[in-house]
Amino acid sequence: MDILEMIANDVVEGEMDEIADHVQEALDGGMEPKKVLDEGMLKGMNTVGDLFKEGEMFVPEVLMSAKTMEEGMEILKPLLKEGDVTKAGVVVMATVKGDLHDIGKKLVCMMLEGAGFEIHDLGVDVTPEEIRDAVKDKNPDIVGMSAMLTTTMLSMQDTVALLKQDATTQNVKIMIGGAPANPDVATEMGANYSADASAAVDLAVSLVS
Ligand code: B1M
Repeated sequence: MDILEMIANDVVEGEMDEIADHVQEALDGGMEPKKVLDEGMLKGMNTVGDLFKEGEMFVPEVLMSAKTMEEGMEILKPLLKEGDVTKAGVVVMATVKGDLHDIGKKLVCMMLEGAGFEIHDLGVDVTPEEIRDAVKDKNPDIVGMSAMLTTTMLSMQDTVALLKQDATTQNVKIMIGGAPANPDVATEMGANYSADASAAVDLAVSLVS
């Protein structure tokens, strides 16, 4: 196995204690940081997305992979030059007002980040007004909203309505997800739906392309 395969494998296997040494070894051998990122870590993350989609990897393992990716990025980040990382798009993400569930949303954020999106995670229990203000401030390509309670789906609806009211926010693409969401509700609201973190990546990519 060459060093890039080892790094990709670290991400897939969640080897968070190994990856820093392997990334450093690649850099010490003269490899460009961007190559380490693209052909090592991101390649591994793509495999994670595929395995998750196929039901061969589960949430705790994906979280380990995402953490491993973060460990590797700690070393690469200061070395990557402006323009080295192609930004796929900007996403403002929130768990909506009244809802404190954020495990799924964090997973979606990590996978999107792994796919090259710049993420502004506003946290949990975020009001429609806070989301609208963040859209004005960050000018994202996409707003992502997560809810896990049937009752907080209403906050999503209110947020979409608020975004549609304002000329400066009405054209932002909207993604929703979480247990009570489904494609029909999303369409009714004027939003897009994805069922899990890897579907969210596919959807986000299609929305910005
Ligand atoms: Co809560 N809870 N909870 N809870 N909780 C549920 C959701 C519930 C189904 C449990 C049950 O009764 N069977 C139920 C909701 C019932 C309903 O409304 N239909 C429930 C309830 C009732 C409550 C409280 C009201 C309980 C109480 O206090 N009486 C309370 C509400 C608090 C509040 O939010 N205001 C509450 C509290 C909590 C904890 C704080 C204890 C904790 C959350 C901790 C945290 O998130 N930091 C918690 C947990 C952990 C759960 C369960 C057990 C697990 C949720 C989870 O993290 N799943 C949950 C039952 C269950 O789902 N089995 C339950 C793992 C996660 C990876 O999956 O979040 O589905 P998930 O995310 C997926 C997809 O949904 C999707 O991708 C993710 C990754 O694949 N996805 C998106 C999510 N967001 C997306 C956004 C996208 C795209 C895809 O685009 C933007």
